[in-house]
Amino acid sequence: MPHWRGVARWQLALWLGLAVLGLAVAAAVAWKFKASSTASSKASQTSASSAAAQAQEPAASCPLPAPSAPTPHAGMVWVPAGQYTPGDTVYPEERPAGRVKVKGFWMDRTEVTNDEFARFVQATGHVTVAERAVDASRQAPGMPAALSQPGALVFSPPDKLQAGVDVSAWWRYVPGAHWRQPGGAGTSIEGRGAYPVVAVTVQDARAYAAWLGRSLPSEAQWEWAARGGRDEAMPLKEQPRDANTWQGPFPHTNARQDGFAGLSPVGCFAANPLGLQDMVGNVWELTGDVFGLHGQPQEAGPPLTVRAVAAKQYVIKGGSFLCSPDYCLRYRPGSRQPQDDDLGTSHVGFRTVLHAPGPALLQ
Ligand SMILES: [Ca+2]
Repeated sequence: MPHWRGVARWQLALWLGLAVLGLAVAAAVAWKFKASSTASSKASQTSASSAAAQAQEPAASCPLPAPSAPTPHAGMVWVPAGQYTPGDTVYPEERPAGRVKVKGFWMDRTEVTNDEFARFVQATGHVTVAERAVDASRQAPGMPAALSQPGALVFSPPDKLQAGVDVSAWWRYVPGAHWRQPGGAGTSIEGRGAYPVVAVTVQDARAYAAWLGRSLPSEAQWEWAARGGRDEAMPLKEQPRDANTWQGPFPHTNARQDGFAGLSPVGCFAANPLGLQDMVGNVWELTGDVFGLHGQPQEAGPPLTVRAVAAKQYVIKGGSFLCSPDYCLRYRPGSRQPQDDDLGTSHVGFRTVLHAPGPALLQ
C-alpha cells in the first residue's frame, strides 16, 4: 500500500499514475477522496458488511501434514540454494533486473495463523502497530483525524457496479481494526484460528519472527521459494487454480469458484513443488526488503510516511484473495507491491524463514 498518512500531492500524482498497478494505490487514493473525520461511521458500516461476508465463509481449518518431531524448523520446509532471474513482465515494477543467488533456508509451510500469532502475543505482550495511535508530532499536515486513531485498512466490497478505479469505493481505514478484530469493532477471529493473521506490519512480523529465532524472507528468498526453486521463465499469466484468488468482476461480484469469497484457512490449496502452500493468493506476504524498482536503489527518495520518522515501504509478494484477472493479476511469484510499514491491512500477512543447516546436514 502506498502512503496513507503522510503523502504529498506530488506523491499522490505519482501513485495515481501507477493506478493500473491496482491495489497499491488504495490507501493514497482513499485518503484523497474519502478519508475524513466523518468517514469512520461509514467505515464501520462497510466493514460490518465485509465482516458479514467473511462470516459466511466456512470457519474451518484444512488438513496439514502431521507435525514432525520438535525441531527449530517444525512446520517449515527446506528451500534449496539456487540462482534465478526474479521478476515478471506484466507490470512495470516487476521488470526483471538480473540474476540473483539464494542460499538454502527453511520457510514456513503456510502463512502465520491467528492461533500462532496469538501465542506470540500471549507470551510477549506485543501490541501491534494497528493497535497504537499515531504519534501526533509525526502526523502530516491536514491528515484526517480518523487516521491518527489506531486502526487498519479494511476491504469493504461495494454492493453494486461502480465505474472507474476509485479504490476508495472498496477500501476504508477503520479505527479499531487490528489483528484480533480485522473488520473493526464487532468483528473477531473467533473460530478462525487457522486463518492467516492480517492487519500486521513489518514491525509486528519481525517481532514474531525474532521470538522464534527466525526472520522475514527477503524478496529474493520469497520469490525463489514461490517458484518452487526453479529457474525457468514464468510464462503463465493465467489465474491459478490452486490458490485463493478472486473469480468474477472485481470488486463487486465474487463467484468464489475456489470456495472462498474472503480469506481461507491456511493450507487449503495444493502445495508447490517444495511443499509450500498459499505462496500465491490468500494474503499478500510481507518481506524484509524495502521497496524500490528492480535495479534501482532500494531507498531512493524521501521518507514518505509519518507514523515513524524513518517510515518506509516494504515489498509484499504473492497477491491475495482480491486478485482477479480483470483488475490485479498479481497471483504470480514475480509480482510485487509496496506496503507502508505503519499500516495494517486486511489482506496482508506473512510467513517466516529460518537460516539453519538443511536436512542433509542434519542427518
Ligand atoms: Ca477466493
